[in-house]
Amino acid sequence: LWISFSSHLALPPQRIYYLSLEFYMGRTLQNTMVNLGLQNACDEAIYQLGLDLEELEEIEEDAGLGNGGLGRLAACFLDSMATLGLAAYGYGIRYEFGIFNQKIVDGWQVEEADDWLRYGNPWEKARPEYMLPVHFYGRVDHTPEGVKWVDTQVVLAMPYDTPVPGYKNNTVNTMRLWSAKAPNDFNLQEFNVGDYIEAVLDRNLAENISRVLYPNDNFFEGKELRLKQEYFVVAATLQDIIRRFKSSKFGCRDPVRTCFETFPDKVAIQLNDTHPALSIPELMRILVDVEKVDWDKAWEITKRTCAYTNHTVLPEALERWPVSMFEKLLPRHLEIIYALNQMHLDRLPRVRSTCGGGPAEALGGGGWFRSLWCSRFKDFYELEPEKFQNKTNGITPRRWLLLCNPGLADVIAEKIGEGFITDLSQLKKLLDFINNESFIRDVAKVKQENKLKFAAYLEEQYKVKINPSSMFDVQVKRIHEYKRQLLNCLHAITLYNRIRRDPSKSFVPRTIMIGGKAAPGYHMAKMIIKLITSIGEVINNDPYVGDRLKVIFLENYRVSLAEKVIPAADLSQQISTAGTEASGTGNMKFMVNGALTIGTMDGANVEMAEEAGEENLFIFGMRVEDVEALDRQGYNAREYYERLPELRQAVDQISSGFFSPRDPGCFRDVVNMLMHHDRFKVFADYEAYIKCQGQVDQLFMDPREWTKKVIRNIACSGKFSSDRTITEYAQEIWGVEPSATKIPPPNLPRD
Ligand SMILES: *Cc1c(COP(=O)(O)O)cnc(C)c1O
Ligand SMILES: *[C@@H]1O[C@H](CO)[C@@H](O)[C@H](O)[C@H]1NC(C)=O
Ligand SMILES: *[C@@H]1O[C@H](CO)[C@@H](O)[C@H](O)[C@H]1NC(C)=O
Ligand SMILES: *[C@@H]1O[C@H](CO)[C@@H](O)[C@H](O)[C@H]1NC(C)=O
Ligand SMILES: *[C@@H]1O[C@H](CO)[C@@H](O)[C@H](O)[C@H]1NC(C)=O
Ligand SMILES: CC(=O)N[C@H]1CO[C@H](CO)[C@@H](O)[C@@H]1O
Ligand SMILES: CC(=O)N[C@H]1CO[C@H](CO)[C@@H](O)[C@@H]1O
Repeated sequence: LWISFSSHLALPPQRIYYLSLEFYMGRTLQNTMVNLGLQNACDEAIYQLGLDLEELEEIEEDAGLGNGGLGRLAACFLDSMATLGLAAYGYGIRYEFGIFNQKIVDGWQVEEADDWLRYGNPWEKARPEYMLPVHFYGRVDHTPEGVKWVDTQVVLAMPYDTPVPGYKNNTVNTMRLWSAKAPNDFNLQEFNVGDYIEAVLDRNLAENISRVLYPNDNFFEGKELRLKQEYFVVAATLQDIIRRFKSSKFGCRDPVRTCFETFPDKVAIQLNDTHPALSIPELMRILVDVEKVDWDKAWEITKRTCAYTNHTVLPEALERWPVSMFEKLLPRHLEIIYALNQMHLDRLPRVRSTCGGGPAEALGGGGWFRSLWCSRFKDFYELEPEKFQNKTNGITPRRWLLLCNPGLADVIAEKIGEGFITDLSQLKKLLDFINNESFIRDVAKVKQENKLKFAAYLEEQYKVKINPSSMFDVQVKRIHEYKRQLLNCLHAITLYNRIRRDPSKSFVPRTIMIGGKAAPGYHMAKMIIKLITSIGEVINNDPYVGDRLKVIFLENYRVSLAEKVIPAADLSQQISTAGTEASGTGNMKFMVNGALTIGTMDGANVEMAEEAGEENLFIFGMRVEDVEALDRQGYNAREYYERLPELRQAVDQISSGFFSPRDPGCFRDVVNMLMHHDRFKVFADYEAYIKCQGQVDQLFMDPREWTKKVIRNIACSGKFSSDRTITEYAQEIWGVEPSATKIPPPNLPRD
């Protein structure tokens, strides 16, 4: 959700609000030193004390308040907004438990609670003076004086502020996270007669709203607690914004009734995905019920204020709340949604005819309604095409180059200066050095150092030894069928079988590393992890193989592990079925850090290929049109299984228990899925993938040519800075200019 105070009345600082249920921040210490330009000084000082800064950094817990791409994007955006000097706020929930810690036990994923606040959090400051009430449940009273939402249960939202420093520019923005607190009288009235103890214990009921992050990536789970979380952050944040609006010079101290007409001139709300979509009925409720603006005017204001971003194409990510649950928790909001829906249907006769009659039906039969009615974007687009836009995502070059790969940043700066840190498009200048032997050597040397360092880390942490001159072939991201870790597994097995078939044949050594968390309730994803670890178990212990091939599962993939493994990667695997990955940002991190990409024409891979030239990536497999054609024709996995002997051998090994001798039927579900109901068509891309991997091997044997391609990729990665994304949003959506002129007084964090 984006909310920006912008407009023609552009005198006061224009404010941007980013509201998200996830902020995947990772660690803060090193980022703070980098952005304040203090790292060398701190390094030196700590060294003088006889300590090692890196060791200290390792002690900090990751702030894991996110699942994957979406939450990490929010964190990159905060960094870019501060660096561009925009007055921006991040608003979210201060989960007491972030994304679980993943342990691998006996090859299976086991989840451990992420008690990240156990030793306190030195980066946050509680702001009890800005605490706000949030209402739930109750009932709606239609009175002559207007609608009243009464008999509600109140939960308090306590803000905690964390500073977000820009890169060397004297700007510090704020991330404000809400924590749920029970009011002092919570449940006491009812229990006054005696059950005082019970009532105090029940405070948990209110306070568990901010207890834990839902660990699903791209998957909707219709739990009441999740709906409470979504409303909690929306309600607290809108109150905060309106409070600030009213007290600003352009707000309305007097005649409350009229002043909201200027609201959309100063406020633009962008709903990012459906999670904060409750902002629309909530804003309507505040305007109509609380501020007494009339309905039509309130709708005009709300419409001019709100916009929506759709970013996922997977139907299982679409939010669908049971009407009964919604009605119980937010009765007034349900009324408002029904009324809005009716207005919408009246305007769009076509939707009425495709979705059926009355509002309840149109909102989805069977007592469910969807965040997006009937998902008919086309209708909206035909009505108002100017309302539709698209923006390419990005990553912050501070964390994902300067901080995680200082060696590479140094050799780049030696050639082109330091301008690229805040203007990543300057990396283009590296194209002049693509044939410069000393630069090629330097880039290759940095990669080798990073690989040695990561190998040492793995050995120390996990007691695994890997061959540092092998190709580091990495796929790290959430485990998901659509991301197709299974295709990677089939390649690993194929390589293994080739070694076994002819052990004396020359072989380009590889270390295949796969990492990522599976949602605890996602059976297939957990089986995929077990399969990866089982394959590793067999391959890594086979004396025929030696150090030519290893399959390693990287436990507990998270931001701080990404910072270690990505700079050490030679090959980046981005192999989702074309048409399923909305963007991906992991792919961008690898590109900037000098890994070559093997990938499908999906998500931002398409733009990466556009920037660097398709011949400088390893692109393989079906395009979106091919997938659609195959859908029309009917995908038949067996056809590939029968036609491709190496594929058949690999599948047979999985199903016969070759990798799970103690439990031969272990992977029955996996094989059954692949053969009979694979929505993501793994086998259809197998042949092209294996062939393409052969080309990867070929190039890897020529280190000079490999490194030249690496340099070309780095040089062409400038577009993928989140500074560029934010600049486009600022100019094209919020109508604010990133500028260095409205820097606040130093040392005064903005409220
Ligand atoms: C960047 C990042 C992601 C997103 O990776 P994708 O490959 O785009 O899915 C997920 N988790 C972490 C920890 C990340 O840093
Ligand atoms: C909240 O906490 C209470 C008390 O610990 C527990 O009984 C209840 O189930 C929790 N509610 C939810 C929705 O998880
Ligand atoms: C986003 O758009 C796609 C296609 O345009 C649609 O299939 C999907 O359901 C939408 N998702 C959400 C959350 O709106
Ligand atoms: C995205 O927007 C650009 C212009 O802003 C346009 O050229 C392009 O076709 C759009 N892409 C899609 C998929 O809509
Ligand atoms: C490589 O670039 C450096 C400038 O950074 C230059 O001094 C050197 O001569 C170049 N080497 C070659 C072989 O072009
Ligand atoms: C406006 C905005 O923030 N859009 C982002 C919402 O989140 C998705 C998922 O990460 C991004 O792709 C959008 O760019
Ligand atoms: C005071 C200061 O250092 N301002 C800088 C903040 O960042 C912008 C954009 O990078 C620079 O232009 C300013 O000079």
